[in-house]
Amino acid sequence: MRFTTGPGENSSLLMRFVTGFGHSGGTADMKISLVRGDITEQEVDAIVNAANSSLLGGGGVDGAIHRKGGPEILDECRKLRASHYAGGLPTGQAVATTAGRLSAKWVIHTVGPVYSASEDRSAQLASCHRESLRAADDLGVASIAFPAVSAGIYGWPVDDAARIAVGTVRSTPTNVNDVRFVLFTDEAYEAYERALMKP
Ligand code: AR6
Repeated sequence: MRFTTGPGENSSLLMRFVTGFGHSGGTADMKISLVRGDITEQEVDAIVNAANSSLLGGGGVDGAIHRKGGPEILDECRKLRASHYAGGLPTGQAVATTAGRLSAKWVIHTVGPVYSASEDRSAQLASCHRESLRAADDLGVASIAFPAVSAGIYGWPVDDAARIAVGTVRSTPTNVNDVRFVLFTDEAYEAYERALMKP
């Protein structure tokens, strides 16, 4: 695995590329990179939202996406609640809406599991990443940005969240060729960096 420093989209962003060339899973030319910054500012086809099953907004990255993306996103979420997801979006699944005023074309909403010390919910967290990539493939998306799903309000220890996120992206067959993990804190960035350094 090659590990190099690449250009950020502005000088305050730290971005590292870890090439996925030759790894098993993903696509042969998938690039996985890390960005220290705000996911709402990413210039990618799709950004992933760490939503809750109501799809009607919340705090953390969910709040930031709705604030910056504007009301069009919530309008589409409300329509989803009135149709396919009357009972809410189940944990581990993903669904796309417009990205409203964001520069991305799509927001892919996924619902991470709340961390539990007594129950292993790792499969649900892996599913969030797999289903987000599946939704991206359905839309023909080439580039996608993930936040640290479940590692904020939902309390998942960030090293473990990073291990699951990176492992799942690496092992999921997809046509997405540019996957960025966008980390809001130094702690999260360093955890994802450690996960990416592992083969
Ligand atoms: N860009 C990138 N990452 C961010 C941003 C941002 N603008 N803002 C926060 N983070 P969280 P969860 C990081 O709590 O744990 C919401 O209320 C944050 O530092 O957003 O899955 C939902 O509606 C952390 O590392 O998501 C749900 O109810 C990571 O994003 C619940 O929170 C995830 O933190 C979901 O909790």
